[in-house]
Amino acid sequence: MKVARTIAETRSALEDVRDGPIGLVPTMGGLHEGHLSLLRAAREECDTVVMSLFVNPAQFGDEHDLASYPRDEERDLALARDAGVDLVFAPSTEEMYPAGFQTWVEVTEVGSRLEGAFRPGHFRGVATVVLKLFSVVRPDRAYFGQKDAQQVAVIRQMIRDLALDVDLRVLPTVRDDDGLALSSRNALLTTEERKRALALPRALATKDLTAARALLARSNGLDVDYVEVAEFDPPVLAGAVRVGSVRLIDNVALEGDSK
Ligand code: PAJ
Repeated sequence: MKVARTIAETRSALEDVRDGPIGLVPTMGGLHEGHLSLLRAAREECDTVVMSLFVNPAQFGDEHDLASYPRDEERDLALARDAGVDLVFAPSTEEMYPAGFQTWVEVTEVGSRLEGAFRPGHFRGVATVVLKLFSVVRPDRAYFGQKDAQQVAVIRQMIRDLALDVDLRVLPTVRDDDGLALSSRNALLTTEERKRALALPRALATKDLTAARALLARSNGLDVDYVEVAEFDPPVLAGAVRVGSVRLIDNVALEGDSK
């Protein structure tokens, strides 16, 4: 497995493998089974698997959230190697946002509701970095998790609007045995906070907006940002809560397949 720190290195490493499909799995590290499921799907479907590892400052509104985001590159690289990744693109912030950077991608409608309303600028940061990753890697397929359903909707819209030549692959949410959706931020929860956080998946599992809101209103020790039905593809019941200093999002599909 090769680790490239620059755009130039990444492009030259991929030069000779363009005859077969290239899969890209964008990540911010803190790898868990959710990320690994994307890597496995990419490994199955593509000749070359590229994982990006970049904690993207542009998608964090809150300095504390950015500073406390779990970072353990050595561990992430070992897991990526075990998952059969061919190339990890792990750039510096300066490589992705060189001095004078001023070009942003804004998916105006899909990116402004729900998460976008609570985290202004978040999806602008996501769309911009993902477009740049697409430009650097030029993948045939890009892999994303349904866990971040609105992120998928934003990227799908961007691909459509900008006629990007990439096949979007979406994989189901991976959960722990207790039902909590895996998230890099779960590592920041105390045992007590984790118990309280379980109210979110339990509420969403009702697949009923009124019941979910009522359940969360009765739960102690967590603040609800929103619980809403979102008309994504597939439609989902989505929610965001804060437990201590950790913010968690989750969703369940309301129709179609059981992602
Ligand atoms: P990150 O949170 O590291 O997630 C990387 C990918 O893993 C995303 O597509 C996300 O939806 C997926 N993922 C996370 N938890 C999952 C779970 N429990 N089950 C299935 N998939 C899961 O999402 C980002 O990074 C960033 O916004 C990024 C796209 C890399 C742009 O910076």
